[in-house]
Amino acid sequence: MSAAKPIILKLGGSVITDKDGELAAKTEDINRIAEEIKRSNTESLIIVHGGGSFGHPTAKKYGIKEGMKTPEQKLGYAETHHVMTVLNGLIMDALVWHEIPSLSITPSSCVLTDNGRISHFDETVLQKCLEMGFVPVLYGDAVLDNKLGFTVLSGDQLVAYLAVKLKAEKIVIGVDTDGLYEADPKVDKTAKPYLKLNLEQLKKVQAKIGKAQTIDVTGGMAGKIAELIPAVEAGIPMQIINATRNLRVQRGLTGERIEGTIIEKA
Ligand code: IP8
Repeated sequence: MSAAKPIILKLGGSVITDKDGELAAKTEDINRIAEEIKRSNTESLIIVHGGGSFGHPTAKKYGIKEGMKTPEQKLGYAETHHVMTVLNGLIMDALVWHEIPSLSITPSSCVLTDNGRISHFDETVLQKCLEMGFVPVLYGDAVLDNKLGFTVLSGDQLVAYLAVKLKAEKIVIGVDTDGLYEADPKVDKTAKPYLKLNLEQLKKVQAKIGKAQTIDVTGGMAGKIAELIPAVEAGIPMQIINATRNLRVQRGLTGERIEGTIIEKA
């Protein structure tokens, strides 16, 4: 039984899928990351993954984030959730075959939101999983909403919510860049990553960053920072790392020094 505080690992959609494709999983990267997670030997771990080219294009096509306006959208809601279960299945495949005792916890079956914000999440089963040494795996999902009918819950909102609720030891955010940059490194090749930010600096960076150019219904990097700020405010340290590079996830989990942006409250 594990009494250790959990580490929460977020695997961004751009790490595990090709965001320019459609339903395009990066299976080699998923397998490499599963191997690194196994090697990190993390005592207590929760994994949350994003939607990438599975959840986002489908959610956008049916306007799921904005809520239910016509009953015909219900099929789009079902499809958005379904493609997320397909992506989740691929992640679970890799984790289980790498002998990680991981269990999928489906957000659409245990979370309700109120205007897009989590209003109900019974963590009893998740806590029990952690106590027994399982690795719970959650993901951004289409969820039912008290005001909107349904909406899209980002993996980042889940990460911050769980980190605060479970008093996480730290959060490791895997993205496809070497951390949080002063400008979009895919557009401005001279842009540099921030090495370390405190809460105040992070809020300034948030104000500067525009929306990502991808069809990310949950707001790209600016949306990500907005969601993660409550966890930083609660004093939970985090590191944004490049999970597309070898060994970064492993070293991020074990706490070795690696490139990336460290974010701490003070
Ligand atoms: O990629 C969004 O999760 P995210 C999930 O963590 C869907 O923002 C269904 C688009």
